[in-house]
Amino acid sequence: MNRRRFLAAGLASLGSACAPAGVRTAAASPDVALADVRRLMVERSDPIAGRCRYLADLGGRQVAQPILVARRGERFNALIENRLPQPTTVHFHGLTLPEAQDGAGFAPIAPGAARRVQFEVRNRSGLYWFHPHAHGFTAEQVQAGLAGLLVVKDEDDAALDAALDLAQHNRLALAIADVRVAAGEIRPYAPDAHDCLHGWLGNRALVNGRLDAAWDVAPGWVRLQILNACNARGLLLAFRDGEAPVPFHLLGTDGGLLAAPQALERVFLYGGERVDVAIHTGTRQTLAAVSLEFDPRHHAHGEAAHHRHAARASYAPLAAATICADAQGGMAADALPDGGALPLFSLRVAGSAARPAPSLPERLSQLPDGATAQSVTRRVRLDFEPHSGFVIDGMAYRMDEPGWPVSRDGREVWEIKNSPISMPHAMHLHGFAFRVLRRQGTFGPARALATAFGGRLPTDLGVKDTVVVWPNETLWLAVDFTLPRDPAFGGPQRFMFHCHNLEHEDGMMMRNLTVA
Ligand SMILES: [Cu+2]
Repeated sequence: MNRRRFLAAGLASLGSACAPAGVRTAAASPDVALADVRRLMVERSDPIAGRCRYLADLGGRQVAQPILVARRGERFNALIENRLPQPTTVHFHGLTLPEAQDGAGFAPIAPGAARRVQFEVRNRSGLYWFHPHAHGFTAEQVQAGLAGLLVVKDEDDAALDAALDLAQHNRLALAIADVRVAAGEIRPYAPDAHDCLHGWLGNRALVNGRLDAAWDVAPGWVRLQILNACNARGLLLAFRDGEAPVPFHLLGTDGGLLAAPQALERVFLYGGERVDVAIHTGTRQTLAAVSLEFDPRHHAHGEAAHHRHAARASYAPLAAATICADAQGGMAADALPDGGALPLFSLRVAGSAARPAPSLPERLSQLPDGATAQSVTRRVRLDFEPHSGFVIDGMAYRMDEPGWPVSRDGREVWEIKNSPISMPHAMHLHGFAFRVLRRQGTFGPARALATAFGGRLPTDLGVKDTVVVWPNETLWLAVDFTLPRDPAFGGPQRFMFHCHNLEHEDGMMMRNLTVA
């Protein structure tokens, strides 16, 4: 019996069809209005390789792996059905939502169960996303393909598209993940101790579910809203025409548009972060998006923490193939180290330019009031403990901790210091946006990209919900804890602050905060 038939036989009890783990089967990601979603199903589409997908039910029509689109102020009201064999949640990353809708993992949805989730989209236009956040299961489920995009639009967003005179297909929302591919198949998630320490790294980019992804665009401006949906990989995003670098413009970050565009040649994008960029095709026929080689700054070594969650013992892994995962089986795939050069996707320019290209607008949006507390309110230390792994303030995470007390409507300055014996951590705050005030101790190649007062990078100039802190670096953030005046936000609300390297998150690099 060959391997696949062996696996298929072993899966008989699951009652599922055993589709081959093809790597080119992912459909294009269709746009779906957020308000039209009646049910959002989280399901396993390939039990052998453990690939999963979101399926949106629009009241008759079903769309797999949708890109959700909402105007600011629209509502989501859908039943979320967990068809996975593990607990899951749907966390809407970047949105300001009450604890009950945030999907942070305090109350996971059990296998086979469903929960109604409804909320109003209050955030600025920008690229947001949704993904599982059940503690201990996040890394496996996101790596399995559960990373959905949510594009929020408003007047600023529409004005920008009009100013760029964007052709119909020249605006794309893209989720860049990385997967391990061997013998033409995506290998299942089966982390070893090294993966738990450094994070799970793939060897190929998977963009909106596709390997070797390419899109056709018309000549002129192209607007790309790009998410780093990798479990652990940092990207140094750049564009090339053959070997020649192609400059581009940063329009926005996690929480929407910048005040003004920033001309760039490369930009760091870590897990959970988003950029909104404009690039002009000129007379080029193709453009390649790549992650350039860089020093990944992994300065922590050892045999940390193969984290075993008590909850995990009760549930099988998503992939049946992990049952016989075998480094000697000829199917193991080596990871490309963090910081390794990686092709991401390409744009094919078709047709001829009908109109002269307009220049970029000088002003894009008004940023929210950045007033801050007068002094540092909270000091946060990111450390490496050889036996427990990466921790915040020396403490391993406990789900039931009340966490940091925060005053509702308060404004705080957070000082986040990363240890020299560490690695980059992309720190994500649920529910609230923040601004980067200052960086200190930034390593040379990143510091060389700083363009603004306080050693700030161009991406630090926008509204953020996730920010990278390199080893030996200190960041100062202004956090606005204003919550909407709405009964849904009544009473104390718990949120999370954690590393978005998903192996670190499933490890212990997370803290709660209670806003009251
Ligand atoms: Cu981390």
